[in-house]
Amino acid sequence: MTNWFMNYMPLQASQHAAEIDHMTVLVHWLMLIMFIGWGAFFLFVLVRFRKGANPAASYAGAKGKFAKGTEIVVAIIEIVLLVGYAIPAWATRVRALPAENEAVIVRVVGEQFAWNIQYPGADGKFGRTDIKLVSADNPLGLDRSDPSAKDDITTINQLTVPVNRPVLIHLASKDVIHSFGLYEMRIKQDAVPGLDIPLWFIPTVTTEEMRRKVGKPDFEYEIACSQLCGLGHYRMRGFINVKTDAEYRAFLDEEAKNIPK
Ligand SMILES: [Cu+2]
Repeated sequence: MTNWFMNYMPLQASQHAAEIDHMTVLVHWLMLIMFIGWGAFFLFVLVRFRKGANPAASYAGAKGKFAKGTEIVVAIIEIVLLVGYAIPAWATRVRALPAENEAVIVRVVGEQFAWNIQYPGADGKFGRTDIKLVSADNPLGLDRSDPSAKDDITTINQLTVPVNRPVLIHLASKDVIHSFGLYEMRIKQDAVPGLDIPLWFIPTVTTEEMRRKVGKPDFEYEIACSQLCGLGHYRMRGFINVKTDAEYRAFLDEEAKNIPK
């Protein structure tokens, strides 16, 4: 029964996706039951308290234990959902970040209207960036004279990650508030100017595998900006390419060759 709602969910492609969906499904069941319950009650009230049957208004109002009882039951269910599901799920996302040496670390910087991606390169260190160096060719303002910047790889709107490894993203923004939305990964996080916000997930299905699974050879995982951020918001669309470990290493090697000297 709970799976009926799943027909309307995006595909699942990260380790925590099922947990989030389980919670979402429970919330929707509660909403559905309440919608039917309140709706039926509303119709009952329309008939029961119609003017014809009640010529004089009652200033005391209706006093029923049933109404109070249902309010309490709904409140208890909501507290269980919040304390039992939502808060622990949120705590895992924001408190239980993977260790830096086990994770693939990437920087993502939103701007009107693109996602700039920075990989730390072989040394594992992000190079210095400076707002004064920002240009059309260098949207991140990466300072290539900094030793840690020499091997940094940058891409635009194309985030490549390996499957089955924790991906730790440092999210930032250059101008306004954007929102980094990876629907299949069940990730959504605001990108706020001046803040470096970490987020993480473990992708479990490569893009290729998902293409075979859904029978669509051109399927892509999308990065959607989920916060109205300006006139070009609709085209602030990127892609996340989940590869096998070997393909990911080959991607890094290939990109390393294209680093401007
Ligand atoms: Cu945006």
